[in-house]
Amino acid sequence: MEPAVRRLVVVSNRLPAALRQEGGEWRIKAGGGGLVTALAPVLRNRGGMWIGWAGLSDQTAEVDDLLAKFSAEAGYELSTVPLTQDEVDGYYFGFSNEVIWPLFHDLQTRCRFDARYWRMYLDVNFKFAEVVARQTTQDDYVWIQDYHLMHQAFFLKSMGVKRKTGFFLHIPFPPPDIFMKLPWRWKLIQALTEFDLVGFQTIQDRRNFTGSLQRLMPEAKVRGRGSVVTVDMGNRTFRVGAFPISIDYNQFAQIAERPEVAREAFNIKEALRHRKIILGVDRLDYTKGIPERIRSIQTLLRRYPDLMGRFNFIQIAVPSREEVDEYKDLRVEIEQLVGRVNGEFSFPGWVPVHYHYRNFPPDQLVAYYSAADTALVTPLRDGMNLVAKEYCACNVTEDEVLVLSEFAGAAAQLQRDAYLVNPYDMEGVAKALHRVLHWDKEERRRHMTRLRDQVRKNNIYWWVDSFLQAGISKRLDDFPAGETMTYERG
Ligand code: GDG
Repeated sequence: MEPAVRRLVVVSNRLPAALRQEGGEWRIKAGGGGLVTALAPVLRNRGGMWIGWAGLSDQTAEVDDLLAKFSAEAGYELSTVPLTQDEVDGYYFGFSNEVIWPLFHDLQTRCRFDARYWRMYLDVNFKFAEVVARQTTQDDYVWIQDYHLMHQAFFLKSMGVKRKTGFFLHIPFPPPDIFMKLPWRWKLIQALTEFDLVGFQTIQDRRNFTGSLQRLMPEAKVRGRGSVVTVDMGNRTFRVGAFPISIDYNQFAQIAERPEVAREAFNIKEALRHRKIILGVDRLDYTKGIPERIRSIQTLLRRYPDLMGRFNFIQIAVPSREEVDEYKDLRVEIEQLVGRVNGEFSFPGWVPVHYHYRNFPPDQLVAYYSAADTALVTPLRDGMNLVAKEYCACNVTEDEVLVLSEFAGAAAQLQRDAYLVNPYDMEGVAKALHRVLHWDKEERRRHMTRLRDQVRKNNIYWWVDSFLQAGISKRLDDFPAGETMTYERG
């Protein structure tokens, strides 16, 4: 029998709260992005704890008070890991975002393998592990999130601190030939073996991981079949599984059904004179394939001039990592491409590409999902891609089409009813769009109904349950509901 687990403790780079200064005063709001979208509903009112960095290099008493208030309202405790600017530069911008992010998305030529980044990554992981050790007990289940914190179990063990640990990687794990390019490959993979459970988005990611592991640590033996397997390291074992993350399906579907959101969706259609709408929604990131997508729209209009004036492509690009040069360059590239395509094809009363570079409030985003006839989700590589699933959930009329990159983790689950494309093949994407724009209502409904069933069934609660089942033989309901804890400053 598993010993009782008292609390769920989530550890991630950022706390699930975003702080910003307005007219000299600090303000706080729930953070955006895939991870927070996924976990906030899970911890809410379950008396758990979230450990992470608050996003500032110097934290004042005013900020502490805001975090305390946020924590009381959110229904779970927050514990911050303070980081200096140097630490943020080396560990976050450096190792996490200039080494692991491109490498794990198969873009090794974008990596900057700087040994100083690696050392800072280890130092900051140690700092996180010290906070985890201090804030948790042996009765807690410590669930570490993502590629910023791959050394948590390693450091906890090296301090002699015993914890039940699970790790989930939100981004892909690359094939062995690519992983081998990492100068610190052995230490990194060895650190991952120290967790009790390591979770990936897809079975392919899990295979990539065990493939690299067996090359680097030949003593590792993989046992079992199915989505969770056991790895025997000689003196100990750990488990490795595929747990495709998802969304709070009902929440999205309910927002989409609200009259004011339906009205907003209607207004969007009306403003575009009820032309077909093709929609892209992404953080502005080079893995999301935005320039390739705009070129596919260009190819579509060149190859099928009959479509001129018949549709609009709307791209919502959410600002991300704006301090980094590569992201600044990407923004310029996208803006030039939008200008070029619109310059080539617009005529009075019609501009093909509508480009928004900003964050939309959730209701408005849902209105765009509902208004769009087709979502064009074409990352070059993506761990999962929640936008694809949110689009299906918001599609209450079941009359729309999902065009999806075969390189998004979501394709493993949605391949039967999404129209799969290779984002590098712009002719192919153009052909796919041309085809689905001509699908009849019956065909659209048949596919969308099944897509929605799949996302409804395998939702975020199913994801958490399957991870906790594999990690500690528990379900969400096993954690006490309704208990809130007080926040202690310091
Ligand atoms: C990482 C992995 C994996 C987008 N625009 C707006 C907005 N969003 C929200 C979406 C969605 C989230 O951001 C994006 O999630 P994704 O999954 O698409 O992508 P990443 O941010 O790269 O997330 C990814 C994920 O982690 C979870 O494991 O799926 O593969 O890369 O939820 O709704 N939200 C609001 N306004 C916007 O304009 N409010």
